[in-house]
Amino acid sequence: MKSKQVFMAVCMFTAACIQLNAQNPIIRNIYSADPTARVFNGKVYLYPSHDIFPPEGQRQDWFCMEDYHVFSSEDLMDWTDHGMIVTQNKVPWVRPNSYSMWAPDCVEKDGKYYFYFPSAPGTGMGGFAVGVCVADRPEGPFTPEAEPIKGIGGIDPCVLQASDGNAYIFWGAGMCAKLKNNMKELADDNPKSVRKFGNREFESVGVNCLQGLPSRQAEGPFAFEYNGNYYLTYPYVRENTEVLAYAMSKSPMGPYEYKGLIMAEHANGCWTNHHSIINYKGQWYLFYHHNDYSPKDDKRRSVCVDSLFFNPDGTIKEVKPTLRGVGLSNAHKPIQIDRYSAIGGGASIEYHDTLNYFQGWKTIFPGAGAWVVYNKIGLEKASKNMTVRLKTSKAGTATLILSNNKLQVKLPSTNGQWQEVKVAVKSVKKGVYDLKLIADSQMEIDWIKFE
Ligand code: FUB
Repeated sequence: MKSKQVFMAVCMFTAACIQLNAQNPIIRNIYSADPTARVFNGKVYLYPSHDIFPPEGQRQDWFCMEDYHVFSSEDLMDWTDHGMIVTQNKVPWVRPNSYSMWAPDCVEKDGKYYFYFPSAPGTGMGGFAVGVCVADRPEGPFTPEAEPIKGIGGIDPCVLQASDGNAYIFWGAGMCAKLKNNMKELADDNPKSVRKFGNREFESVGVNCLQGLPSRQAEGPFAFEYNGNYYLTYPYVRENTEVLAYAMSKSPMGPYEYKGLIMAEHANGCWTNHHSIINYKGQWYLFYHHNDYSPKDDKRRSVCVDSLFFNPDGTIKEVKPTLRGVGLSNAHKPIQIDRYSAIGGGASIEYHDTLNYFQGWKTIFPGAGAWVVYNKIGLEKASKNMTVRLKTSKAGTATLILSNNKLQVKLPSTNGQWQEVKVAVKSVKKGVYDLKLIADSQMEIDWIKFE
């Protein structure tokens, strides 16, 4: 191979397999939204939509999505970006440059992976259709079907593989229809009805599972089965922005009974939320999105994850979004303490760079007594040294409490500049700890790690 081609191949491989170490948001290299997480072959695969900034000529204040990436993780902390799997101009039925590759899903059947996604069909058809791409592996390569699924007009597909042996596809505001065994077409025995739009009549396939339930502007249905119950979970506009809500039934196509909220509105007014729910290694998780890396524009979003719990009667406990997220943080890699579990004494967080939010956050300790708590750090080896990315004009100390173990750490002045300083600590044994850091003077910290 010519040297330029080798160079390009190496670059593409590197770009396609980016390792990300993350709390919330978990995807830190690109915008990501509408996360569908699935467990395949003992790993979590994440199929989000991919928000981008609209190119010239596209509506600037609207969603803009041209392709999909897939990510995977074994510990929910380190995410690998496997690169782009499907792109708008390589799907025969998608209108070129329509930038409408909205919320997807992916399921496995008989060793094949079926990736479902909505997009804008070719000129003249209008609205959204739902298509399928098929692969032999969860990370692709995926081959698109030539036509979208006949009978579905709408967004946000989700496929439920029910214990009755059937697969059901949900979309839009709670529509549901049975799929054929080939996973690419609607089954023939789906109920059909005729709907009217003005003078136009058209046939609608499936049932509206949210009929009569709180569901103003509902979208993003995600259905799953657990302990003999079917859960239809969905975002809808309770007041001004979306909440995540759910309903339960004994049958995949309902009738469903409304049960309540899974997550309340985002506090900062981010209009959408969109989610999925999985059980991984015995723990339930809620994947959702927020606009952490785009605080002034809620059409550029980022995927987050938090733990989810059930009540004994099968109802779901409301999830409060956290910055800490889930998973054990490897203490030998930078621990972003700005993704705290608790904060107090006047400590706060700020973006490093408001022109590039992907630079992340820093923790500001304005003076003595300011603190953060960061739960679940794991030391694989005993450690006597710590590196702190620090900015301060005055030498000082910080107190570290690792579960019950209290350490005083001397910190040098960095003359008001960011520096990685290596400091000695009283030996910390290997193990899992909750960490509390208390400052004794003014300082800013980006991250800390144990050597
Ligand atoms: O990401 C575009 C749209 O926003 C999704 O399809 C909806 O569910 C909402 O999240």
